[in-house]
Amino acid sequence: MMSQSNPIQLCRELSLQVEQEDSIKPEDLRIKYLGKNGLFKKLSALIKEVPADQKKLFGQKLNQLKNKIEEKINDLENQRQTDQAKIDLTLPGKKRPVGHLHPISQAIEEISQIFEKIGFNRVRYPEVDFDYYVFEALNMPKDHPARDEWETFFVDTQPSEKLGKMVLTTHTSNGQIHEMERLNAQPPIRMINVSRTYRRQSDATHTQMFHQFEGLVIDKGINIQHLKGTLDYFAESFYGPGTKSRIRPFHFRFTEPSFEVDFSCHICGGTGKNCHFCKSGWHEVGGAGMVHPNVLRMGGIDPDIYTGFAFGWGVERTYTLKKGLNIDDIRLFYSSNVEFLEQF
Ligand code: FA5
Repeated sequence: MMSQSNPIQLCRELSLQVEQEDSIKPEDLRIKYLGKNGLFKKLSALIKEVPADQKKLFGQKLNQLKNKIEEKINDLENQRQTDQAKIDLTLPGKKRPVGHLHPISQAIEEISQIFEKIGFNRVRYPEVDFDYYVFEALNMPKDHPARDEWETFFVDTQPSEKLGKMVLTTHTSNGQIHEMERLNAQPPIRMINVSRTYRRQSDATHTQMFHQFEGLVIDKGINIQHLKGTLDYFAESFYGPGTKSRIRPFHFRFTEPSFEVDFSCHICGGTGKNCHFCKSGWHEVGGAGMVHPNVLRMGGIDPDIYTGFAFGWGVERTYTLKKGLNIDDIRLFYSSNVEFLEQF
């Protein structure tokens, strides 16, 4: 059974083993030792092997062992009763610490819902994509100097003959052509594309990896009024009633006309008076414009029949302008500083 020891020695070994049985239920201890196939029964059966002059001693040892097992069962039962008496069921439960979504994930959720409410369809296109979708189809032919603005990371792979090199997407505008292709160039299109984007930049307002959300609407008769109405709707929904949007002339290769988009500062109500947050009454969040006819053509859509608007803003930038956040360095979002992240 347990070892090569003789039966009397086995009694001693088993007795020591019983003493150490502290993490077993009393009923299981009884079965293990005193049950039909228990260790005590097996040990008793060894009486045949004990020499005649030691049988009496073996009998005494067996009795002592049996008493020890009974005692241990009693001890375990008593211990269980004391432990149960210690549990105060009237005490309130202990709350375990629970994590939460990263603030940027929360912002993405909120932004997506605002646009989904007015019929935009949330999509997500590749964040590692071909040159064709990121630049070429967006009216930036090969070697065009406008590409320099995007501070691109290139992926070291064999270029595709048709679609060119692979890049880490510098903006979510790559989603524009993907969406036109997905819908077989059949408007109406109402897309909101949220994704990670990458640029070779790092300072208090720029990170190498950041997020953008891209809106694209294409249909018959879409004009700047629709764009402006959408911007105003977003401004009020995200920043609160009374927030206004403003568009200023700008230049992007893939929109004509192009604009930079500002939202009025909700700290000073857009006046800029003595406001350290905005200084001018406005905050810039990103770009927008009417989709360039060349881009519609690249997506297979006839610009004589359809028109569209598009916009693309940084999630981090848009989020940090929320009232009361006062975050002056967006790199904090990706610093893994739990004390910072716990505040959201
Ligand atoms: C664009 O990326 C255009 N694709 C936007 C657009 C879309 C225009 C559709 C017209 C039509 P821009 O480079 O300005 O534009 O970037 C837009 C916003 O992304 C910026 O205003 C800023 O909020 C954010 N952004 C850009 N680079 C970074 C960065 N390195 N870190 C954090 N946010 C950034």
